[in-house]
Amino acid sequence: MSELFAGLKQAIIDGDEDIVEELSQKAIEESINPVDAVQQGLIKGIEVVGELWKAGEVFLPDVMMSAEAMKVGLGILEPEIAKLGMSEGENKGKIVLGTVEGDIHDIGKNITGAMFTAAGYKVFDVGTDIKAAEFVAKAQEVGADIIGASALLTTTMSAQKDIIDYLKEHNLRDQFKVFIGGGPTSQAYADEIGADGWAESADEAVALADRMLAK
Ligand code: B12
Repeated sequence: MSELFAGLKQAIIDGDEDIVEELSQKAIEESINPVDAVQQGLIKGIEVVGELWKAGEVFLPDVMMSAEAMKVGLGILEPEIAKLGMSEGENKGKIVLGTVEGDIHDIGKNITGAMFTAAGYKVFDVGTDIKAAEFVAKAQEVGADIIGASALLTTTMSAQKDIIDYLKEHNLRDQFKVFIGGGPTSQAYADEIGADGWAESADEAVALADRMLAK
């Protein structure tokens, strides 16, 4: 099994969509837990790519190829993750999930969405580059419990605060829990901007929502 994870990781680093597709299918055929395939295979690979990019050892087109390969793998494994928790009629809560204004990174958001779906939440994915007003409008429309905002850039983190400010300005702050996440964010930043929750990974985000909504 670890060989398959190592293969997925390397195929992401190489940006090799064909191998990612083949190994993702193989994971399903061999009944390997799709969450493990994502966390121990795909994510490990894109993390290495991020480090190589930062060190100047790979360039933007390489990162884009790896991101495309990531999409291929997630396209196969995410529906399997969603199926994991599909107990009939379960609805633990509703979450509106998106990437903030100015930011198009969506891999982490999509994984977070898949994990929430698997855990029995109804996920409304509003996409990327989403303004505060759009997050809030969707949350009102569907009667969401949680607004989840992802930001991967230090320059777009402030847009997570914009959502909280927007809610306050419109006297809506107590209607929704606001969760934030993404590479440059932290618990300290979440506390600073008054977010209700922060999580380093998608499974921690689900555990946090479970604890908070159970109260
Ligand atoms: C892939 C990638 C891209 C792809 C994105 C493809 C896509 N469809 O998403 C492409 C090539 C397009 C890209 C573009 C850019 N990128 Co980029 N990118 C990355 C890279 C390598 C990986 C990101 C990723 O997918 N990680 C894997 C996922 C699974 O992790 P994650 O997103 O953190 O999500 C997990 C948790 O954070 C959490 N989570 C995520 N969201 C949420 C939300 C909630 C509510 C919760 C609770 C939890 C949660 O759960 C997830 C799963 O466990 C990172 C490097 C890195 N170290 O992150 C750089 C990085 C984020 N990019 C960076 C930069 C600079 C850019 C560009 C500005 C480059 C440029 N000059 O054009 C553009 C920005 C475009 C824009 N306006 O958004 C920098 C940001 C530096 C900074 N601190 O600001 C990084 C850190 C690279 C680096 N080391 O310099 N990028």
